[in-house]
Amino acid sequence: MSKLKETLAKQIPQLRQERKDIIDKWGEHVVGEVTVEQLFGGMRGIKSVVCDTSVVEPDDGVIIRGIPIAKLQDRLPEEILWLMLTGKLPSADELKDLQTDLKNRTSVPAYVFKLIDELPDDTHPMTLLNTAILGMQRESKFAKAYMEGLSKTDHWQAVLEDSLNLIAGITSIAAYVYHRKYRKGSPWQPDQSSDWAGSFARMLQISKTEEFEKMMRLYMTLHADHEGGNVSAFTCQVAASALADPYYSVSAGLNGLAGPLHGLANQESLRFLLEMQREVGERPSDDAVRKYVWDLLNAKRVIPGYGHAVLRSTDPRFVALYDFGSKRFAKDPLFDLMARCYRLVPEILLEQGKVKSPYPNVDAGSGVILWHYGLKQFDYYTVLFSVSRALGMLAQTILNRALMTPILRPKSVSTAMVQTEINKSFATHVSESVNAASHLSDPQNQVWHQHGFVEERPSAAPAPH
Ligand code: CMX
Repeated sequence: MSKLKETLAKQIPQLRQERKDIIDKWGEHVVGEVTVEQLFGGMRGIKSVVCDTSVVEPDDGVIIRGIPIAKLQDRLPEEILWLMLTGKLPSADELKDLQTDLKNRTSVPAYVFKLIDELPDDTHPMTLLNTAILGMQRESKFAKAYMEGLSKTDHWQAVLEDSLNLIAGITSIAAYVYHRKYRKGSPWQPDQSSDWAGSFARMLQISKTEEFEKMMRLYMTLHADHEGGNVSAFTCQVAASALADPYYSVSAGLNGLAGPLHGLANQESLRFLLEMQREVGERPSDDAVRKYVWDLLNAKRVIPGYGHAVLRSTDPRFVALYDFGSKRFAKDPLFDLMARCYRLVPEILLEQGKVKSPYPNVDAGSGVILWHYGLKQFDYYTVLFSVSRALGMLAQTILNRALMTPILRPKSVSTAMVQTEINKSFATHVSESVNAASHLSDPQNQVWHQHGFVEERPSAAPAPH
C-alpha cells in the first residue's frame, strides 16, 4: 500500500467521526442567510459547501491547509497534493513514495491519443484535453467497482486509484494536445528522472532551460486549488456527488474552467496585452494605456485578469508570478506592459466604480511568463491551468468520497416565489409599522423609544392605582 493511501486510511475514520459529531451536535446551528441579491447575483458569498483542501480569504488569497500560498511557492505540486489530502506537508520519504507511485502510473491508453487526433485542427486545446479525459473514462476503476457493488465506505479507495492515474496521465495528455495542435507530433515520453511538473515541462519541448522547469513547478503549485466555490471546483464536486467517477467529474469541472470569466482569462489576458501593443505600440505611454483600457470598458468589455468574486486585494499568486518574472526579465517589453497595467488598471477600474475588486488575479501575469519562455500559443494556456487544477479538484473529490458527502442538490426558486416571499415580508413589515405607529402615538412610549427601551416596556402597562 502506498504511504499516501496508508496515511488516508488512518485519518479517515476520525474525520468521519468528527463530521458526524458536528452534524449531531450542531446540525441546527445557523451559519448564514441568503438575500435576494445573492439569489440573483450568482450565489456570491453564500456558504453552501464544505471544502477542506483550501480556503480563499479576501485579503490574503488562497490558504492551503492553514498555509498561505506565498509560503508554499517553493514546494512541488506533489507536496501540495499531499498537503491538500492529509493536512500536512509530506516527509522526504512520503514525497518520494508518492512520486514513485505517480511515475508507475504514467501510461495512457493509445485510443486516448487517437481520439485527440480525430478532432479537427482548429479545435480549441481545452476541447482536445477535456475530450481525451472524458474518453479515458472507460479506464475508471471506481465505475467498474461501483457496478460490482463496492461498499460506500470504500468508494474513496477506488476514487483515489482513478485520481492518481489521472494525475499521472494528464501531463502526457496535455503534452500530446500541445504537439498535436502546434507541432504535429514530435516524439516524447514522460521523463522518469524528473518530478511531475519537471517531466511535463520537458515533454512540451519548448525550452530546455532549468528556468523553464522551475517556472512550470511554480505555475503548477500556484494554480492547484482555490477552495470549493469556484466554477471548476464546484462543477466537479456537483458531478462527483452523483458518484460520477473522477474522469467524468474532472472533465465537467474543466469545461467550466474553459470559460473566459474563469480559467480562460489567462489566454484572454495575454491577448489583451498583445492587442494593446499592436494598437498603441510596444512601449506605450501611460495615457495611451489608460485610453485603451477605458475604450474597452466603454465598449462593455471586461479587462481580463482583473477583479475577483472573493479576493479583495492583489492575488498573491499574481505577486508570486510577477516576482518570478521581474527578477529575470523585467525589461521584456511585454512584461513591462503587464507591470504598467498592474499600476494603472486598478485605478481605472476604481474610477469606473463598478468592480468590487480592481486588483489583478492570477491570470493577469501568467501569460507573459509563458510567452517569454517561448510558449506563445496562448490558446493553450488554460490547458496548463487545467493540469494543475486537476490536483485540487481530485483532492476535493477523494475527500468528499472519504467523508461520504451526499449528492449536492440545493433548492432553486422561481422569480414568482421570490416575489411572494418579498410580498409576505412587506405585508408583515407594514402591519408591524402600523402597530408601532399606534404604539408610538402614546407619548410615554415615545420617551421609551427615544431611549432605546422599546422592547423592555410592557406593551400593556398596568393601570395606575
Ligand atoms: N473588467 C470590467 N468589468 C468588470 C471586471 C473587469 N475585470 N470585473 C468585474 N467587472 C464588472 C462585472 O462584469 C460587473 O458588471 P455588471 O454590474 O455590469 O454586471 C461589475 O463589475 C461587478 O462585478 P464584481 O462583483 O466586481 O465581480 P463578479 O464577482 O461578478 O465577477 C469576475 C468576478 C472574476 C468574473 C470578474 O471580475 C471578471 O469578469 N474579471 C475578468 C475576467 C477574469 O479575470 N476572470 C478570472 C478570475 C480568476 C479565475 O477564476 O481564474
